[in-house]
Amino acid sequence: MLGLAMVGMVGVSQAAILPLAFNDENPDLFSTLQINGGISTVGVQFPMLCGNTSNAVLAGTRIAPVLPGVNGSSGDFKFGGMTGGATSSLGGVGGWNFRGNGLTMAPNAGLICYVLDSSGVRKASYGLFTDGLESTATPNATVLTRVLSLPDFDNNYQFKYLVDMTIPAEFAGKSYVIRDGFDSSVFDSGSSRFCEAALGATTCTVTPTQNSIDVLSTVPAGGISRRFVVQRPLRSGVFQLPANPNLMLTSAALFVSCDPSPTAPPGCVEIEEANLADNVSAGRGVLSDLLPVITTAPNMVGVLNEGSGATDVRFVISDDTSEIGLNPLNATVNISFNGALMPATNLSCAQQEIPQPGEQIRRTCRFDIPVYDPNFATDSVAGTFVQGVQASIIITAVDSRNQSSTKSVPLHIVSLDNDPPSFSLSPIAIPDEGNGKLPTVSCDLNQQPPYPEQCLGQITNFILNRKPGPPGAADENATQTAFFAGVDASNKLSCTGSIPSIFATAFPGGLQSPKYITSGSQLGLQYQLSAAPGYADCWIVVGDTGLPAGQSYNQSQILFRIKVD
Ligand SMILES: [Ca+2]
Ligand SMILES: [Ca+2]
Ligand SMILES: [Ca+2]
Ligand SMILES: [Ca+2]
Repeated sequence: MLGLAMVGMVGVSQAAILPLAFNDENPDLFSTLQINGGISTVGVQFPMLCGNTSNAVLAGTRIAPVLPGVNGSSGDFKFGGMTGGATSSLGGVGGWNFRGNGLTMAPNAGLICYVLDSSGVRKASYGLFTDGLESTATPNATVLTRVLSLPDFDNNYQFKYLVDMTIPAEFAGKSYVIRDGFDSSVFDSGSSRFCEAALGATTCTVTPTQNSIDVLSTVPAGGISRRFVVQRPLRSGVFQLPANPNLMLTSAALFVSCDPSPTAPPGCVEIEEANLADNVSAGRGVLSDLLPVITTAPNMVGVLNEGSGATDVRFVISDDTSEIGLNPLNATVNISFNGALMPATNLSCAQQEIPQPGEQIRRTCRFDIPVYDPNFATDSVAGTFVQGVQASIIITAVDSRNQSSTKSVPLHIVSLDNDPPSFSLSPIAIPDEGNGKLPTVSCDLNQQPPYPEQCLGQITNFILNRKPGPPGAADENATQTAFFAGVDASNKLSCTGSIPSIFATAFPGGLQSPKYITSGSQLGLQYQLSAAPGYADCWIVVGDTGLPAGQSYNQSQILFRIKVD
């Protein structure tokens, strides 16, 4: 039995591992609790980060959670302000209540604690009184730690990081506290420094304060974003960070609520913040590495003309990762011509620019857009893709640590002309080397059954790939329609040939013609041979329709021969 059910007990201590509950945070575990001189010193097993949004010193016990450091006996985790190398205790504990097999810490108004897990992360779930059915779109305050440099000989063994906090306008008038902390078994307790810096800056322009961040203020109308730069030297005798890069070495926490002090302006209404997981942020032994940023101007490349490429197209890549000793920030560019990828030509990102705030490196890249196909276009009207056709410039930037981002920029290529339809003939039409390579299908009258389809007069798949434009004219093939031109009312081809006709029923002029037949998507020919030797030369003519305004009809034709001998 612990006998801790009362506030303000003096000299109490215990030594077992028991749950420690605070509001609806995940319970911590504590192994020691000493209450002495109004300070409750709790030896916790998981990080417990507390802040108090009161502008007045509140009555009640002060709390000092003590978390062992990475290097066991060499130090503990300090959080918040420091006094003479030790964590300042924090006011606001209303009492300790012993319940069953654990302790509950009752706060006075203003005291908020976040309990993290063993990897320094607060639970992702919402508060006890919200559930998944409620909107998560409540205003969200955030804090983010980004490691700028790891300690080494060259930087005097300084661990340098940024703490960025943002509180949206919905919290205007509320009190907020931002605090950070560190593992004193790794870092020196007495010589840590921080400054407030401009958003985007990574260096101090004011004399740094020698302490941890512990700032209490009020959210102004419009909300607030602040950046702090923190520098922590390794403690004496430590020359490198712990080998495990996932250990929490520093932490920062942001607390937002009404100021409960008697002097605070009245009328403050608490807002339930659904996501408190991002109100804490751990710093670890790895450098922060954001994805590279690709910046393209809206007019990076104008509308190209059919059959044209472009030269000296430019964009900017930038990144938070230093290139020093690593591969430079770079980019690759591919052009998707309606899905067919071609690399950009003459790509170079050699031109360095002055980095903007928050960036370590900034480069201008330039490249040329090749001509994919002289007939390729995506637009009938400049600036609007025809349905089902697109082109894009796909930029992938890769930073010095192989982090990559991709951006796709639409590329418009406008039609300049109406190109002729395209089609080909079945391979049964063999170029006749002795007759100007005229495609020729032959029927040998001495052939024994089974007869080939050209002898039977039923070639079901003779005209292949009939399209209203050349294969590369994506715009035309998506918007126009191809049809057989030059046919008579019974869909017959135009032919000339030997007399008597090779076809069964002769025209008065001496020749009957094959006619087009369609079977599904197959375009074929149908005719009946007369068994007379000879030939017929026939035109297949394909025209296009559905043209953009201002363009004119086009057609293609292929002459072929049917030979009977
Ligand atoms: Ca939040
Ligand atoms: Ca980066
Ligand atoms: Ca065209
Ligand atoms: Ca066409």
